[in-house]
Amino acid sequence: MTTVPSTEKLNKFERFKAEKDGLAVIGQLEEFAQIGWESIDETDRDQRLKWLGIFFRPVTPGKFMLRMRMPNGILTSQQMRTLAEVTQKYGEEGNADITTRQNLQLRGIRLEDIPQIFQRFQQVGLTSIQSGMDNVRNITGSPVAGIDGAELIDTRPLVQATQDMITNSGQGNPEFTNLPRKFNIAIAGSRDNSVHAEINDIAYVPAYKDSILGFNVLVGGFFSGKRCEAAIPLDAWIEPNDCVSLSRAILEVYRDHGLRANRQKSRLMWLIDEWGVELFRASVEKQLGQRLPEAAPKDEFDWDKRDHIGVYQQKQAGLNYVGLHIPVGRLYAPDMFELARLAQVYGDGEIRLTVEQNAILANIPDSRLEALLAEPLLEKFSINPDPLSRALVSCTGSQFCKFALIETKNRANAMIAELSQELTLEKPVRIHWTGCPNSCGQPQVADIGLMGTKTRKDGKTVEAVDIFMGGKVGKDAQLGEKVMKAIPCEDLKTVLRNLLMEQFGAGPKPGYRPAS
Ligand code: SRM
Ligand code: SF4
Repeated sequence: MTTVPSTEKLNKFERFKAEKDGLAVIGQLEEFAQIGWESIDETDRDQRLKWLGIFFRPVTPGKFMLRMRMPNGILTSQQMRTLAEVTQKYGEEGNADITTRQNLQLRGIRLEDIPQIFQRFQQVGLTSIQSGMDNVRNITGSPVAGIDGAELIDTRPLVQATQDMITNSGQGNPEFTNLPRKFNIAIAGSRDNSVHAEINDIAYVPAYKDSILGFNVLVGGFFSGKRCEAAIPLDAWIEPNDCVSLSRAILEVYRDHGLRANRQKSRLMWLIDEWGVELFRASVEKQLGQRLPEAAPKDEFDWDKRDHIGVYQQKQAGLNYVGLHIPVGRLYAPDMFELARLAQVYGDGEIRLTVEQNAILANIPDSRLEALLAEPLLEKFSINPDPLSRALVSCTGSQFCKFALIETKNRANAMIAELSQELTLEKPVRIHWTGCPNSCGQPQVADIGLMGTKTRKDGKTVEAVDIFMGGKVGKDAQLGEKVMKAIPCEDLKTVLRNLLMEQFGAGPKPGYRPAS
């Protein structure tokens, strides 16, 4: 079980975790619903509720955010309908965002409704447990697992089994609710690294050893305001069935030995730095009770990354998957009902989410494709968006997040719409917005990454961005670097236009005339 340092050394987060486990608030939900958000103990309200996926939002007090778990980014139409019904209740204040971890977050949620919402989640197999704070976040897997003709390993059962181990099948698992910090796991099953494996604390990457297909293991990838690192090889190879036990062993080593004194230096990589990767590996082997075979000489990432937008034949004859572009991942209740309906009417009800904040409808028979493509929702969520919007990603930003230094989602959409009118482009350019250095919008994996900051212009403080470039995804992924600092957002469109023309082959759109 968890061993934590003596109380004198504890920072305030370690102290409140040691006093009362985050999961303990499960038993208080009815009471919280009755007394209302203003009367709840502040640490329970602002911190511990996050262990259940319930986030107090200082920007919208009283209207909470609910972060789900979507193993491998997959949900059913019934689950989507349930989430739509929850969101619909809150009218204009309700919406949902597809996140950069293939997940959904609902907004506008009132605490008094939580007990009933959780009952409904249970009925349809949904959970939000352990999705925030010092827990393992949504586990990502190939978004086309099980339906991709070129897939190497079906990641779905592995992701589900790992989530079940960590959360006690959604009931909550105190074994893993007091980690030193958040923790990310990704399981890649295809050749295109569709989950950004390299930015996770543990990443499983397909690799053959002696003709057996398994995974090479990477550890320690993370982004934070203080430091960003790509994951490094553990020099270990495992068969797929060992994924769960290895994840458990790594988590136990991290839980029991991870650095807890300074929250800015608590992610897994800091422990690996302190110990060296050899000692870390040996400790994991000890915890596992067996030696780990050394890594296979090469991994199987050898494609450019796919975005899955458009229509694609599945490995099952006569079936297709259809990837829809959801601008910056933002959904409203009517969109969610429609997605659920389309998945049910045209497919087998399955909806999948991607780390680019888009959605895929799976298992559509050839005979129903034409009718699906004629549905009005596909005008809003296109299968063929213009190259600039196509690869746009954005974090939450100041609309709902108190850390944000700038507004992101709405500004990203507006700026790209204007640039799309002015420019032609052959290939998509991946532009990622993130509202602050926490990097939830992953600007370091983008062709052009925009990170919110503040600067002075004409004697006033204004919203601005630092610009990152050179992020490469898919085979030989690498993190982008900061190339420009503090560009005021009001000047950004011109800077982006020039970058797109000079470095990405954009040209002026014939006939475009700027408004005078
Ligand atoms: Fe994040 C904190 C949103 C993916 C790094 N992140 C937050 C909080 C919870 C802060 C807060 O309480 O307001 C944000 C909630 C805002 C809101 O109301 O939506 C937030 N993070 C998000 C999401 C929703 C961005 C999005 O629009 O998609 C993503 C939710 C993923 C999920 O479903 O669980 C999200 N966050 C990420 C990622 C990307 C990833 O996982 O691939 C990162 C960088 C990778 C990493 O963690 O190593 C990321 N978020 C952070 C950090 C910096 C962590 C650190 O070690 O310092 C924070 C701040 C913190 O934890 O102290 C943070
Ligand atoms: Fe909030 Fe910053 Fe994360 Fe954006 S990057 S969601 S602004 S914490």
